[in-house]
Amino acid sequence: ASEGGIALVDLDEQGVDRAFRADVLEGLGHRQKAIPARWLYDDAGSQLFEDITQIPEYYPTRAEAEILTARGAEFAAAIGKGRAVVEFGSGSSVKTPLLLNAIDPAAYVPLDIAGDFLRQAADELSAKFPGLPVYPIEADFMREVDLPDAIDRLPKLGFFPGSTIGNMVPRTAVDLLRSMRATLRADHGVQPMLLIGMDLVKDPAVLEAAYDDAAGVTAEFNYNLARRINRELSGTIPIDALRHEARWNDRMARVEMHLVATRAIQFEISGQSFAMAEGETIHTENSHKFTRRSANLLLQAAGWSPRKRWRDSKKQFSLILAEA
Ligand code: AVJ
Repeated sequence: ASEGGIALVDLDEQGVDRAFRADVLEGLGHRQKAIPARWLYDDAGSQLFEDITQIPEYYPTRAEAEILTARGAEFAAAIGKGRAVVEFGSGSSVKTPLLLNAIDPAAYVPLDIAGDFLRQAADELSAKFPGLPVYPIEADFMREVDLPDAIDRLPKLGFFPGSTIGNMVPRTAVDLLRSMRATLRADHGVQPMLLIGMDLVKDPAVLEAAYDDAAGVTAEFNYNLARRINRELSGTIPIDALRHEARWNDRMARVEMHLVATRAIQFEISGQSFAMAEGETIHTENSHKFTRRSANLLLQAAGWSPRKRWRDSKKQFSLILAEA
């Protein structure tokens, strides 16, 4: 639930997150069982995602960091100094300093729905950049956010790295990009800019390996969702009867994560019964991949004009600079 732009967790009498239970029960009632990907990211899931960024097959984090490191001078020239950088989701302690080093901003505003994570990220940033004003804001950035008065007069740069936009279906992605434009709206005639990471369409074998690594870290990340359901929603899902699968869906241009039942199973969640036939799946995440054209079209659909694009040396990942 959300009130006044501040995210609150709505717990029932038993201390269960109502939104989590509602999403799981609803999602498992569909013909194609599906659970929204946001529930992958509890503390254990967030730690597992951090581990994923280190595995050899998962290239996006390294590719994006390479671009930010290698192209600093070009970013400075294209963006200019003295903007207020507004980061949507403040998770990335590695990438943000690379950008701030390059463009020497006048202020830094991390936005995140998770307060603990936000304050920690803000403190780390302040320690690395003494003298840079940092204004953390706890908010759901899927909606327009009120930025602090102190940065009213500064031109804005939105920063949305990691290809997180790829986790949304196009209509949700467009809604988000429009909200970002509203949040960053022009002050004193200087149009806001957006620097956004978008992963690129490539050989499906490379994509599937990135989401199904040999060490099994991504599989653990996926199983963690089922474990979380069992723990928090009195679930009896037999985890040993689930297999992790990463599939390239060519028609939708996305990698999908599924939990596949390896035999017919029955289980309960919060007192409700569910069954899965052998081979039936629960769809747990989408990671859309883009071409130059599809990326530009998505941005334009939300009122952003793409101005410049950078790729890493292997041309696997892109950072796009757009102007409102
Ligand atoms: C960084 C959240 C966009 O989709 O690549 C990684 C999440 N899921 N491996 C992505 C993820 C499985 C990641 N995001």
